[in-house]
Amino acid sequence: MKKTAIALVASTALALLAGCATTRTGDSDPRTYHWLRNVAEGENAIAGTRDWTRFEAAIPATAEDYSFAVLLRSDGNAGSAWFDDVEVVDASGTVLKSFGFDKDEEGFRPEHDPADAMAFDADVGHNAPGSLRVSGTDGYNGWLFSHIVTANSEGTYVIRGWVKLDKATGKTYAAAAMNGVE
Ligand SMILES: [Ca+2]
Repeated sequence: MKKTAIALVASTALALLAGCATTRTGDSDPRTYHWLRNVAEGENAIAGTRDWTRFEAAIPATAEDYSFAVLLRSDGNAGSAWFDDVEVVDASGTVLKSFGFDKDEEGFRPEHDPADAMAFDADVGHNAPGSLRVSGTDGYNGWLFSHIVTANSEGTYVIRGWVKLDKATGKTYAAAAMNGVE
């Protein structure tokens, strides 16, 4: 067990150096994810000051993809962005995940440091209070949710939701990090 743990720590450190994350698929599943590519990165990006605005990102999954991480990005933003009422929809139109952020982050976490650029905001929301805020990023960063399993089936998934901006610079958008499995 110890040897396995050390190997996992080493592979995670290498993955982080390469700018991606390697994580276990689950307690009963010994396989690990590895990052393949990002899709929809920077597409349909918005900026400025806007009341709640609909966003949607098409995520084409291929046969080599086992899963993807949802990315709610606000890159190089000296102002603020809030994400709320986010849904992940599969190729048949079925809603796989729905996030209202009523009480907490619902499994989303900061993509990477500085983590304090991301915060759960209990006071601001779209249909109801509670949303995910991003403020003061100087590169690419935002919120990440892993994993949506596609199980190597081809099809276009959709990440959609609502975003509010206050003096937002840079690019605010949704994207996905596609993963293979070992
Ligand atoms: Ca909410």
